Amino acid sequence: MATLLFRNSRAFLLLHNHQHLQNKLPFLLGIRSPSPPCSNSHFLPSFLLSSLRYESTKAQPQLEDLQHHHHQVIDFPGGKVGFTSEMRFISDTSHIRVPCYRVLDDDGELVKPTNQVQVSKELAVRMHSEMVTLQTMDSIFYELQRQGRISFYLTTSGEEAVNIASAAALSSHDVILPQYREPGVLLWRGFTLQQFAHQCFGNTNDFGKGRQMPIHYGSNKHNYFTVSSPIATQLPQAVGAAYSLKMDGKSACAVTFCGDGSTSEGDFHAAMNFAAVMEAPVVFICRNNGWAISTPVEEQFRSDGIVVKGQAYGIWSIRVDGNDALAVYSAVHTAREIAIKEQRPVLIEALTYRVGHHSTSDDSTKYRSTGEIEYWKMERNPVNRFKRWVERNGWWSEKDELELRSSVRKQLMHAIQVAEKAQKPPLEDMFTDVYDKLSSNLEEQERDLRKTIEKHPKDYPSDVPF
Ligand SMILES: Cc1ncc(C[n+]2csc(CCOP(=O)(O)OP(=O)(O)O)c2C)c(N)n1
Repeated sequence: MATLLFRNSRAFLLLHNHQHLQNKLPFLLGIRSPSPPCSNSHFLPSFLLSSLRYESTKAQPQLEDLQHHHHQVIDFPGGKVGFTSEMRFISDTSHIRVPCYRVLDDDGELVKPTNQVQVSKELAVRMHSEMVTLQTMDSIFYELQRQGRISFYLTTSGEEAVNIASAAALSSHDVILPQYREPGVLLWRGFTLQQFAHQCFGNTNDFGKGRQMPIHYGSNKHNYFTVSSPIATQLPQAVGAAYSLKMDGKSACAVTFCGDGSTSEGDFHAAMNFAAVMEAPVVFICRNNGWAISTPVEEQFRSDGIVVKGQAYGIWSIRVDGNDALAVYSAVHTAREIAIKEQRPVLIEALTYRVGHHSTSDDSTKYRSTGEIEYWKMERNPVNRFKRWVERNGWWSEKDELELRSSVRKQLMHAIQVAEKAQKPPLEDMFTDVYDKLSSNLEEQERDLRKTIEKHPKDYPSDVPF
């Protein structure tokens, strides 16, 4: 299985050995000669607890370098800690960045040797087909917004592999708590193109009854929590959901997605710590796509990306090539097994790129070069890369591709026609569904709204029943 990062950034443990190696943890941490516990716990110098970003010429690149020379330990709550007579600071980050696990190279050739989870012909063809469907849906819905037929849209362009390969590696019993750039997971689970269209048009068939902006999908049937815009809120919620699966003894985990920008939210850190301490079966999948709207990752954090943050919280972590569908599949499949069998969280950092604008409210050429976008769109395209591998296996042809694209296009056009014609939910639906009986302040708001509409009828959309 894939190599996971465990506590110490140079201590890479092979998964099949992890139990065995876990027993060796004291050794890996450099604790060699147990001595009587030291009761004088306040001896710990405060610098050991202080900021890791402090610049010092005495800083060591790696924690393990600090652990060579001690022969005594303090039996401190949480585990034994070795003494050292050398005053050295732990440096902010290693010079060597955590490597990125991949299975396919840029040309879609298998990298040998790999320790991947095998993918059958049937699964591979389905994965490719769903990535193409997602791409097609994105380009058509994006145009719909440009034509003014829907109010907003946000594409997953460039991140199709993270969407589809992660979904393929999970069971339908696993509970998904998405950010917003993961509709592919819902697509994989059987949410129809018609249902996507209904939500974007906010009509009576939309499960949210038109009360959310487009792309805020959700489906109870598909174990997919409704997208909620405030970023990172889904992360602590996922830990709670995972903990509830644990208490119920379910053979399932919670899987939650976030972007690199979300990791700067307090919720990310609360979720990581909560998950580690409660040993919750949750898989965090962070799509590090280089940008959080106009904020590049260089301005987002100074750590070696996100993967090292898992280690800091005591969570098994892996960095994976998010544009390599086979690598994502293997890592998520394995992470899911760990989460459920070991009852512990896992963090996956998927390196990818947001090829589209952040949303239809953004123009990304204002803050990044078109050359950068083109490079990721063409040279590092995850769909093309996977397609080359499937074609090389003799499982897919250009003819299959053309037929699929044309059929998906037709299905989408039909779905859009139906969704556009469907009735909009009545005004009163804005106020129902939260309380059993409408509260007095909501009644007042509804009255005010109706009066305002009567005063300004031209500003009220004619297709929404009054
Ligand atoms: C709590 C909160 N703060 C700010 C925003 C505005 N906002 C919407 S998306 C976004 C960027 C998120 O970037 P990232 O997590 O990297 O995800 P990506 O869009 O790149 O997939 C921001 C700041 C928000 N929705 N919620």
